[in-house]
Amino acid sequence: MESTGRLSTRILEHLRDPLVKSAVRVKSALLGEANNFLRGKGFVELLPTVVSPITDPLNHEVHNPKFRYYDQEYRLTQSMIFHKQLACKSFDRIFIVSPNVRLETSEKALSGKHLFEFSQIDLEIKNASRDDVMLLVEDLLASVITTIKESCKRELEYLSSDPLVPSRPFAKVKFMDAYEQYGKDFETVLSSSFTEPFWLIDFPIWEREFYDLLSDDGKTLKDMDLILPKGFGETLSGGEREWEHPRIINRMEFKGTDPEELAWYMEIAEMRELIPTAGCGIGVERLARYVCSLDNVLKTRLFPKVPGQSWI
Ligand code: ASN
Repeated sequence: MESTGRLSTRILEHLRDPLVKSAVRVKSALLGEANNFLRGKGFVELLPTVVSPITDPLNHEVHNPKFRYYDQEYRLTQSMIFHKQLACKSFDRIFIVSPNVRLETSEKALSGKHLFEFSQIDLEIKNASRDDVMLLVEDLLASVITTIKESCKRELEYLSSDPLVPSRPFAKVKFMDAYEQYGKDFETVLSSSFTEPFWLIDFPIWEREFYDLLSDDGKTLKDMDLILPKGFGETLSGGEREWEHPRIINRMEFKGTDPEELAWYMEIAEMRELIPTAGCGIGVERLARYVCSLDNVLKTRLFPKVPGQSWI
């Protein structure tokens, strides 16, 4: 993307770009197939929560705007983690194509992987295990890629992309094993050397937010990321969730999360009304970027929001 020139001209160029149009068509087919797949498995689709007094605290630094409406302070959704955990009180299996606004710092502009407004296929299942979620996602990915290869032949040809239907089960790599073997940039090293998607599992407790379930070893979490091969990197995070109030309080203390920031969620936890769930969020633009073999996620949206830039 040109960073010079009038914004209006750049917007028009982007809207007319045949590469962008092909990628957006592929992304549309991807969303359609994911939707069919999840409905076929009994999932109820919810509409997104865009603003709320509570949202995901995240495990990394972002700008953090709030606005006041009457006597309530609101935040933009950074992920629907708490709402989807609670939605499992109403339905056993839910999903949402959820817009997330994360005001990333400007050095992320050139990563090719970050937008400050993006979407997740966010799903959550009552009484499920991490394995249940991983199996479901493996089947979902295989089904989505199989369908797209057929229905988006022309677009994929234009994009010179021939995505592989992944072989199952996906490989599993433990976070600390990878860290010890390849150092702190292990994710980049492994993503570049793998030719198939793989799971990164068992993150150490300091690497994640308070809500992913702590294992019995007291050190690692029952969580996972899905890492795409050929250097495309992470496109999903998820896990089993903490749901018992005293454990949540302990984890918040460990992370330095202020319970006041999540007031009504904490009240519900204290009332013992949270239930065990597991789930994940699939980054739609990152998955579309991989399927389309693109250098940058911004080409998967008509109106991309690049960190630190004035752009649409
Ligand atoms: N959606 C993720 C999950 O389900 C949370 C996130 O995006 N940070 O765990």
